[in-house]
Amino acid sequence: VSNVIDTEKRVAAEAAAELIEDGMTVGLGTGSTVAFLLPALAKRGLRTRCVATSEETERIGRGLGLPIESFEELDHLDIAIDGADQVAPDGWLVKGGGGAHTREKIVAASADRFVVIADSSKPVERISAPIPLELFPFGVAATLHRIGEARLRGGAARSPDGGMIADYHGEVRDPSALAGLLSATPGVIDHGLFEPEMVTDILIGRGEAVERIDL
Ligand code: A5P
Repeated sequence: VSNVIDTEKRVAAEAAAELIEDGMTVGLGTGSTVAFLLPALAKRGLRTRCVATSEETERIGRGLGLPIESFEELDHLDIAIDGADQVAPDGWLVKGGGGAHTREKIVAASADRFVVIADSSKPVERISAPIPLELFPFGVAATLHRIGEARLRGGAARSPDGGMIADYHGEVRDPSALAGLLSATPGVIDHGLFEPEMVTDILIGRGEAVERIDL
């Protein structure tokens, strides 16, 4: 099974790498699907300026010779490409299985085109818990208490920006309402619900083929 899943991640990642053109500014996501994107992009030998959503992506990307800079100078990106944990039919996503969702959302929101790459295990009928959270350390117990049904992730997981990684484990009746509630909760730096308005392309690997869902 894992071989098929890896093939699906690879074909989706390779299709996304083809969308990048010479001279573009590029946001690079995080995770095991993006791990297939980085060599596919490096192989194209394009002149790009890249930003990374995690230290892991930065390290792997640099090792492959990709020009990765800090995300402080560029004021927008032409394209960003990233994986997802859940992809709903209406385009809602859950991200942050790797705890990188805050940086990932900043990068996705900055890009003219945001391309999601995923294997066939990621499409879901409806979004459900866990929903990743990044919480401000100050007052974290009170923030968790206020959200209810949320727990810190094991191993004292932290983002590179110092936030504590947690997950919401309650019901998800309406992703939009939950996203609004979480965003409005003091102490929540960001959550892993990505709205459809942010997404332009979804590429799902199915065996050796790529299914394109245009939004
Ligand atoms: C990282 O925080 C996540 O948002 C990943 O993008 C997401 O978990 C997908 O990862 P995989 O490509 O490893 O499934």
